[in-house]
Amino acid sequence: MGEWKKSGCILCAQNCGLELEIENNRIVKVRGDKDNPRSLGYCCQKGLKIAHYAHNGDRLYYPLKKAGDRHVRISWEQAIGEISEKLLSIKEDHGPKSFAYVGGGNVGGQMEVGIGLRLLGLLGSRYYYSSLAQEFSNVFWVDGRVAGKQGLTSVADAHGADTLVAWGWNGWMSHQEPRTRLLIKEFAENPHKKLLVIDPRLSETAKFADLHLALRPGSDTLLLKAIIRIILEQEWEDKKYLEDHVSGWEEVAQLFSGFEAKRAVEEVCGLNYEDVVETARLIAQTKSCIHQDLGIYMNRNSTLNNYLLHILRAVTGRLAVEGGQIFPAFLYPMGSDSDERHPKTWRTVKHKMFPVLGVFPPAILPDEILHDHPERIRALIVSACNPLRSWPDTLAYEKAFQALELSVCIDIAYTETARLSDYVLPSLSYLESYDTTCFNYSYPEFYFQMRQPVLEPLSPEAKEGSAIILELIKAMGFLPELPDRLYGAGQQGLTSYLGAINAYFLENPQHAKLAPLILAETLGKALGSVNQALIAGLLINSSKGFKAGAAAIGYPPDITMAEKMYQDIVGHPQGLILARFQGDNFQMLHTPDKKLALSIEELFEPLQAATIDKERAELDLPEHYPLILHAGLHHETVANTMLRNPQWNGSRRWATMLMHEADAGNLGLTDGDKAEITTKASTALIEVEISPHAARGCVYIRHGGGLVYEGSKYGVNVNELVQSTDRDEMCTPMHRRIPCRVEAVGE
Ligand SMILES: Nc1nc2c(c(=O)[nH]1)N[C@H]1C(S)=C(S)[C@@H](COP(=O)(O)OP(=O)(O)OC[C@H]3O[C@@H](n4cnc5c(=O)[nH]c(N)nc54)[C@H](O)[C@@H]3O)O[C@H]1N2
Ligand SMILES: Nc1nc2c(c(=O)[nH]1)N[C@H]1C(S)=C(S)[C@@H](COP(=O)(O)OP(=O)(O)OC[C@H]3O[C@@H](n4cnc5c(=O)[nH]c(N)nc54)[C@H](O)[C@@H]3O)O[C@H]1N2
Ligand code: SF4
Ligand SMILES: [Mo]
Repeated sequence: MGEWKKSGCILCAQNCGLELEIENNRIVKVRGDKDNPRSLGYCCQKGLKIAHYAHNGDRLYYPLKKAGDRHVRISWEQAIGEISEKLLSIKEDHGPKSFAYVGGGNVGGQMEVGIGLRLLGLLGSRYYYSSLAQEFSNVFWVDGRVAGKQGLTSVADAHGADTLVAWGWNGWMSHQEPRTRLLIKEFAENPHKKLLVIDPRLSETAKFADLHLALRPGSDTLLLKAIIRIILEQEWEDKKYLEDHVSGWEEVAQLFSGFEAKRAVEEVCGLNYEDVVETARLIAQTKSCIHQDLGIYMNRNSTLNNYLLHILRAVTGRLAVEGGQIFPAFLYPMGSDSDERHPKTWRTVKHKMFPVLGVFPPAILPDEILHDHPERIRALIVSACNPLRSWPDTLAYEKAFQALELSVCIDIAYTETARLSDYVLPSLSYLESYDTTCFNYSYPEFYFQMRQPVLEPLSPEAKEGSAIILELIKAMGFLPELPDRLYGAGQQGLTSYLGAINAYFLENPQHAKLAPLILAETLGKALGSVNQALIAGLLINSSKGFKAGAAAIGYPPDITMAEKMYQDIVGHPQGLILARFQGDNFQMLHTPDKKLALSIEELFEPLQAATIDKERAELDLPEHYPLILHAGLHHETVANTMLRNPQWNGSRRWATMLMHEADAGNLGLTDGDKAEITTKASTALIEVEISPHAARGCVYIRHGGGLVYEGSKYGVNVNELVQSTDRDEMCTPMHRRIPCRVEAVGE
């Protein structure tokens, strides 16, 4: 019998509470943790397979350095010494724009990025690239405008709704809501609740729907315009809400006048008009919640569609309200505010692209490396991210990595990215370290879990990612000599540490801007963990609103607050409620009048230009590429690139391409045949799976293929089929609409 320990799942952003039975430092059993206040014992079958994350043949044991076409073992001293020296010399020769940091988007933990961004700042660069800008840039940008500041990202609050609209979201497979399968079943079984699914295919979620609108792929803009127009025609809008909580409504309302909803719906979206009217009625007249996801985010017109979704919510009074779309409470925002209208905002050298939420987009990074401007990117640190499999245009990434003067990969595994990096540094895994994420997503209550190590480090050489980056910072001489009393104070608890560090900054005000690093170094040493120190730092520096929310549930509103909270966090490995924010959700907004700023003038023109005729013409596919490749289904047989041993799927097929029976028939293909798929980027050979979940005219390859495990390759890396130019105006890749053709291959 092993020992049961409380932890959390790191395989998707739900971070469900888990209990793990550990025997001889191995996970032998897993169950959902009923004590977790958010997941309440829920756990999916990926979570049950988490042992494959912890124990697999690709785990890293010590630092590696590239020597010719292979890697050799080196010491930490050599690794830190050489990398820090190279970073400094690249900066000296080519300036701060030559360095970029890649990380921060992992669904399992995010403390590394706190230090990673400090390193970036110390080198004078702002080039932070993250997976976040592969899905969320458009919605974050729209949220920023509507809420008055980027970083206020809104999410669906589906559990409190009576009508749930799954718009381009396949929750049955991907989760993305707490306890998703239970939620979907409840909507399916409860006669008072309605599940509407807006998805071109019969997704696994659509099977449970009260109403499934199987629209023509990519015609969402017209459908959204039609629904809003119907609501206005029927006078179903929430007039009081619009008056009390929305600014700019009059201008926005005019954009829909004269729009021929019925014609759009029938002629282009290919839907039954009565079904759309019923959808509009349910959204307007019940407690509705719309959860949009990658079918919208990684598709054409994403900015416009996210804007239309907010207009739809505002017109029906479902934005910033419980059970609708909320602006969640947070301890720290998902990113920093960046506004491209500000002249000081950094842009990239080649594409002149701006960041959203402080993040630059993965789709253009290879181009920013592969050009001859003296200020091109020459050095990359990649932490907890796998661009060579996760980011669009793998072939361009391969070239870009060759062209770099320095590439460093911090990971737990010898990944596809590690293979191409100059240095590979072993991190502790999320189950061997303290960490947390910012995916708490609720209001007014703020839930928090600090995962604690449940496994001994597999390798004595592995370190926290944050600690590795801190070592680099120290080796570059960015930290001053620090007094022993700061190191000692942390051992007496947080309150005593706070006293000591405040006194230190009174004496040394010139070091105040290094505060997070000094805390990471000194408190980190006292606690034996940089991540723990960073979490304590977040509590110490939390916003006024957060502190008021913590006081509201009984934490003392004085210098001891952070320590009390911290003790509770440590004492509740299952997670806990740490604050109850005060006031209604509109209080989270940063607009001066606390109203939703609905009028985004830059989008008026594109909104009006999206006419029935123009959209119809743009939906046509090029002659040579008559099918749509859905590049990256988030299916239950994949977990981003986190589970490396392909054995975790047993005998289930996961490396196939899903096709509709009729499309396959036309091409003379049957289930199990090999077919050739060709896009502008490349060609791949793949096994066909005839599936009832494929729409006509579309083929689907799962996200996460092209795994190189213990040296052998499994499945097609769908990012080899995506070209970096398959992107929109925010440089979000159009992974849900890659034009392609499929051909049978002879024996
Ligand atoms: N099992 C599993 N779960 C995961 C992950 C995983 O790898 N595996 N990854 C996690 C991550 S990081 C994320 S971001 C989420 C993603 O979660 P989802 O967004 O749910 O994932 P997708 O599989 O892209 O589902 C998008 C849906 O949009 C539909 N769609 C495609 N084109 C259109 C269109 O033109 N219009 C509309 N309305 N719909 C369209 C597709 O048919 C599909 O059903 O999943 C998370 N959960
Ligand atoms: N074509 C296409 N591409 C896609 C998508 C798609 O739908 N289509 N989906 C996109 C989406 S939504 C997302 S979110 C991204 C995700 O892509 P990534 O950001 O690359 O995230 P992951 O694949 O989850 O994992 C990244 C790395 O973290 C490492 N790791 C795990 N634990 C630790 C740890 O404790 N410490 C450190 N340092 N590293 C660790 C893993 O080994 C892995 O190499 O992929 C995107 N890529
Ligand atoms: S829903 Fe996500 S977090 Fe929960 S067990 Fe499944 S993969 Fe893990
Ligand atoms: Mo994602």
